[in-house]
Amino acid sequence: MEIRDVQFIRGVTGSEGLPEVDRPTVAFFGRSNVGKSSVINALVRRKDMARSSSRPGRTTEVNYFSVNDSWYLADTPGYGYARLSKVFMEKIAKHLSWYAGAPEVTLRLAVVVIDAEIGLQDADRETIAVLQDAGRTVLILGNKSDKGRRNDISNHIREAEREFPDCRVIRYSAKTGEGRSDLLGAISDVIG
Ligand SMILES: Nc1nc2c(ncn2[C@@H]2O[C@H](COP(=O)(O)OP(=O)(O)OP(=O)(O)O)[C@@H](O)[C@H]2O)c(=O)[nH]1
Ligand SMILES: [Mg+2]
Repeated sequence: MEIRDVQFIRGVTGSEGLPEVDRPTVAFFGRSNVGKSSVINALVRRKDMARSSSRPGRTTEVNYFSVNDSWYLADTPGYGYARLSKVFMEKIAKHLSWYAGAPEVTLRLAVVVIDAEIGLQDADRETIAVLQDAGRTVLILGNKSDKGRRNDISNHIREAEREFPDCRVIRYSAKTGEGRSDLLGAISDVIG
C-alpha cells in the first residue's frame, strides 16, 4: 500500500464526533511519550501530521485522519503519565475504554505502541486487556528500537510475543524507519 493522501478530520471526544462515513479504522494507543505521534508521522511520511511533542498529556481527544480516502487513522491520548493529575488520568482512561469498546467505532486494528527499550509496562498490559476483552485485534509495536542495547530490545520483543501470543509484535523505530513496511503490510491486511 502506498500512502498518497492524509487529511486531518477532527479530534473526537464521543460518538457524535465520529466521522459520518463508516470506514475501517486503525488506532494507535500507548503510554504518554512512547512515540505514538512520531510513529504515525513516520508511517505516513509527513513531518508533523500527528503532533509530536516533548510535553505529554494535554488532550483527551482521539485525533482522526483520513488516509487515501479509504481508511481512518486515529491517534489516541497517551495514558500512564505519572505527572498528570489523577482526575485527568481518569478522564483519559474512561475515554479510552469507551473508544475501545464502542460498537460504533469501526476499529479493525489496535496498534499498542510500547517502548522497546524498557518493554511492556502494567499500563500497557491493562490497555491490551481492555482492547482484547472488547474483541479488538491488537498489534504490539515495539518503538524506539534504535535506542539502548540491542540485546534488551530483542528480549523485550520476545517477552511481548510470549506474553501475548495472539498479538503480532513488530519491532519499530520512528527515527530509522525500521518496521515501517511490516506495519504497512499489517494495516493493508485488515483494511481489505
Ligand atoms: N530515538 C527515538 N526517539 C523517538 C522515537 N519515537 C519517538 N521518539 C521521541 O520520543 C518523544 C515523544 O514522542 P511523541 O511522538 O510526541 O510521543 P507520544 O506518544 O505521541 O506522546 P503523547 O502524545 O504526549 O502521549 C519525542 O521526543 C520523540 O522525538 C524513536 O523511534 N526513536
Ligand atoms: Mg502524541
